[in-house]
Amino acid sequence: MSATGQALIVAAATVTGFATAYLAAQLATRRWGVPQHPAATASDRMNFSLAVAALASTAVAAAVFWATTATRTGPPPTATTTTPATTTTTTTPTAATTTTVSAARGWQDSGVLVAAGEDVEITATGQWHPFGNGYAVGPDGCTDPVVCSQDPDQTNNVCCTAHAGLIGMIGSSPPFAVGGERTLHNTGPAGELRLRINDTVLEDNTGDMAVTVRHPIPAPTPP
Ligand SMILES: [Ca+2]
Repeated sequence: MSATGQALIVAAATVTGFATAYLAAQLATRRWGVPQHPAATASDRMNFSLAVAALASTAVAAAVFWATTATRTGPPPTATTTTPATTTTTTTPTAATTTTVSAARGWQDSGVLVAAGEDVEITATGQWHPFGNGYAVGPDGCTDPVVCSQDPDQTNNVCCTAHAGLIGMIGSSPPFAVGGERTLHNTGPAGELRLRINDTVLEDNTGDMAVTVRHPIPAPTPP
């Protein structure tokens, strides 16, 4: 109970107690002649009644104040102990998958299923031969225009990067350039990562590329 509420209750009890006691005292003086002194006058009886009423209202006010204070204060609250929630951090380790991609074949499964929204890192090392004279190129493909001009199928590309470069695709999403190193975010649906040489004339190709795929890529640690 608020202090204002308590004060109102005490005041109401005081007024009620005073009025009740005054009326009771007046009734007593008229019925039984209290005070009983022979010389008592009507004024004496009123003063007697006021005194009785004052004493009664004081007693009532004190009792109500005590009762409401006890209610307001009450027993001390029981201390509660909050146990902090246990936080379990699950760290998914980055898995590394190695595979070999042949220059003489089309799309080849890497064995890696890339989830939607997942980042994947692809690195490739090695050399392969995109045409018959034995000229070797790395995963970035044929970048020497003089040498590449000797390749009869140098314009027969699948997509997006130098001839004979390493390319990839996830599921049925559009293919993309990989080269020697590529980290990408899969904006499409989940699917298997497949790899191949960027060359549509495969029968004159030899060699293969060693490819390592890592995923998922751990989020950077905040500073
Ligand atoms: Ca070729």
